[in-house]
Amino acid sequence: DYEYALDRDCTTLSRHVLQQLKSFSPDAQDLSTLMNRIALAGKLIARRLSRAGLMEGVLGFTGDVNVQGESVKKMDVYANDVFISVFKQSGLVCRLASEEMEKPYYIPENCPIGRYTLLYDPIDGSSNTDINLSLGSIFAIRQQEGDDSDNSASDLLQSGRKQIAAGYILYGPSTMLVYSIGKGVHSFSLDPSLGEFILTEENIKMPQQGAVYSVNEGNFWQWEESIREYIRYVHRTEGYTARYSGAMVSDIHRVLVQGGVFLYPGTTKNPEGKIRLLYESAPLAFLIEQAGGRASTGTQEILDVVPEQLHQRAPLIIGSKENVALVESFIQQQA
Ligand code: AHM
Ligand code: MG
Repeated sequence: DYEYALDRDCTTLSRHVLQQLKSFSPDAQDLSTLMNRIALAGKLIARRLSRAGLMEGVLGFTGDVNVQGESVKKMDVYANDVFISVFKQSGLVCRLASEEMEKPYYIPENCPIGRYTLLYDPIDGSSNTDINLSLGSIFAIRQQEGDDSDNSASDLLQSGRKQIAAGYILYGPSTMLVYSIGKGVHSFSLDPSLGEFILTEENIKMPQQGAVYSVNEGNFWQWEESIREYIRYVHRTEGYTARYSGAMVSDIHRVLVQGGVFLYPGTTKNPEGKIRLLYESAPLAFLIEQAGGRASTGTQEILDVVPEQLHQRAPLIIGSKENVALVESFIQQQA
């Protein structure tokens, strides 16, 4: 009957955040506004992606190289600017830090009142951009601590436990937003006809074990022996299946729903791997822990790692509890 459908359609993202906090306190209002702004960024990015093949100037590289030494795509720049623009108007966020910017970006007009920092990866899985495959955006919100008058952003160099909220947007066949404010994990689907993210699943709990292992096996030759041993084990054991999309948000979304593990291990050349802590692994770790899973470097919980730099990387093993523990057992055996 339509009453049920109507009730469901009315559970928009901002409503949901307020319900979760069971209050209309200033903090709850702030978080609801922040999530609403993130949703707007997601809608703008999704809209552009959905027309990418039909418009000039959307796909391809800009010709620049970012702070990570990676070639920048036009969509990376667009998506980065979308977040800045959206938060310029929020009043709440004084500072943004992203994969695409060497230093945090300040919005001085917000700083007298804006108590939050947004950390984000505007486009996760950039290599999927030009081939019309799934992409993501990753975000985390932290309280801004200290006045940061020396612009060092040193208050960001704290563990992932300092995150107030985190989540991702998945640009797949439909656009989804998955978030947590420390009270479970909830997913929303964008209804393009309403222009709203509507609740699809509340309090997602992931399986404790799953068949999927998601890793770029092309890096086999560069891995530490312990990771190779784990992969050899997987190859000779029944019940595993490989999935790797090139966009960690979609791979981790699969793991969230079906169980399993996603890995981006360190290599002999880059012991810290590829994935950046503050705006990639820590937000995803926050979410996966809230769903009953785990995220580890192999020797430490991702959420306990205290970064020394804004763009610091860390090895990442994330997913179902049992799968993560198995990978760790290989790493710790070698150590
Ligand atoms: P990006 O944010 O620059 O796109 O990098 C992160 C992405 C992950 O989404 C993905 O899992 C990984 O990098 C793919 O890297 P590789 O091609 O080395 O496997
Ligand atoms: Mg990224």
